[in-house]
Amino acid sequence: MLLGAVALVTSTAGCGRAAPPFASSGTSAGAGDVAVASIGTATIKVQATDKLKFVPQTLSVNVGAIVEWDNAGIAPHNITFDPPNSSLTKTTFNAGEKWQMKFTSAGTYAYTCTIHPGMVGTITVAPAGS
Ligand SMILES: [Cu+2]
Repeated sequence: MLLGAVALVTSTAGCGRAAPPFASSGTSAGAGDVAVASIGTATIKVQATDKLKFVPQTLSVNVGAIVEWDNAGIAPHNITFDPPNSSLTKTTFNAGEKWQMKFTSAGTYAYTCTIHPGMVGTITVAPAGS
């Protein structure tokens, strides 16, 4: 079983100074699974659209990548990660909002928007340098 270790931070759209980073609650899988870090330029972006899709739906990155979700539409979404990564979930993802995660552990991270059944995505994180 792969346990994800990622860093979380929220930011508001277009704002250079992010809100204070936080570790999500419920990180019961073990100390250090979720590390707080300041997050920089996104390696890749995923749009949450009003067509109720994450675009791209699947993507592959290397360890260390920063993935940014942008809510490009007007509908609210969420980014709910499957176990064992549930603690990474972004519960409310409103229009115009951005959400970043830095993936520091290889693995497969599947997520869904529980508001819109079928709105799913998967991020495959490969070891650094692969
Ligand atoms: Cu949605």
